[in-house]
Amino acid sequence: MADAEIDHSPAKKQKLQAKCKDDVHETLNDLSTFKLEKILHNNTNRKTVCLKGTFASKNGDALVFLEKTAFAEENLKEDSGYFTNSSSLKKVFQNDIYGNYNYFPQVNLNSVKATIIHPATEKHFLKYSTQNCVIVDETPDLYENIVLPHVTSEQFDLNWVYNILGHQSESERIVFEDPDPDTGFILLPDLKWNGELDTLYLLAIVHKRGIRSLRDLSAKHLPLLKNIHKKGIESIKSKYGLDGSQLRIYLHYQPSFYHLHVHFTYIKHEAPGILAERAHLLSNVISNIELLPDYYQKVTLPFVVRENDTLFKKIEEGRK
Ligand code: G7M
Repeated sequence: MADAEIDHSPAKKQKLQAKCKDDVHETLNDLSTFKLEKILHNNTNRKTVCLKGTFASKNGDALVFLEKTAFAEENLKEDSGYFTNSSSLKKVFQNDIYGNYNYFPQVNLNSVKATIIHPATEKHFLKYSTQNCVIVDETPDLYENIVLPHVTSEQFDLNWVYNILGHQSESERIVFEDPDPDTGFILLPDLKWNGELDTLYLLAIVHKRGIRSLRDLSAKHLPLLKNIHKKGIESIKSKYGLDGSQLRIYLHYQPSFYHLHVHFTYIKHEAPGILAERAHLLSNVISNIELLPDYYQKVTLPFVVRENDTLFKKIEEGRK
């Protein structure tokens, strides 16, 4: 990325420092100061809960997302973790050869992944709440007249993306970087990944600004897309030993953040957002553009939207 695009100004620094004063992430060691206001969702399949609340003596609402993590195969091996006497087993009942227990593995195997957004906005709460969804077939007209003006005015802040691209946040987590301003990108673990190989989830974020989503992609982006595909696969192979054939590489439509990024997940892992109504495989995207350079400007793209989302309300209004 061109260095000129990164804001190193004293004003920006001051703004960041002022923000840090009320920043729970600077000081949080446990969740004892969290006061629950509302359970936004409780997904018993995925074993996740999403909570709205506040932190004592901090301004602003907080969103706390907790997720019980998957078993890591290396911890199931003999002598490691699960099968030692630092765990405990409590019998619930026994019937003939069938025993039912509650098992309490040692504490370091019991972690719950926590994602905390503070201060969180109504848009965050809406995004994480359980709601009815509908599929909308987005024609190029609908995109131009309703969706694009909506995402331009109401999109989530992209600060976290620019912090990554400017090496101000998560720089120690970068797995690979190609600094080319046109075809370059940063590959790093997704926020949702806890680092266990079985649930591998990385994100490639492009250096070039102004590419909002799949809808903007055309023939001129082929070198960028091919570069991400090739170098993303190579770096995952060299760091994690996983072959390209084991990776699901895709873009979301609609994305949550309108700065182009590509998801890399392990094929074994059923990550959220891999369903047909949201995920577009990168190799498919490349092939469609090779067939028709302005494919994504011409095609009808279905996407999922929540019934309560203002975007859906605008679409309904536009249909009247
Ligand atoms: O749906 P969409 O394609 O826009 O996906 C955005 C991805 O960015 C999701 O998979 C998020 O988990 C991920 N993500 C969001 N935030 C705020 C962060 C962040 O701060 N750091 C990292 N590494 N990933 C993030």
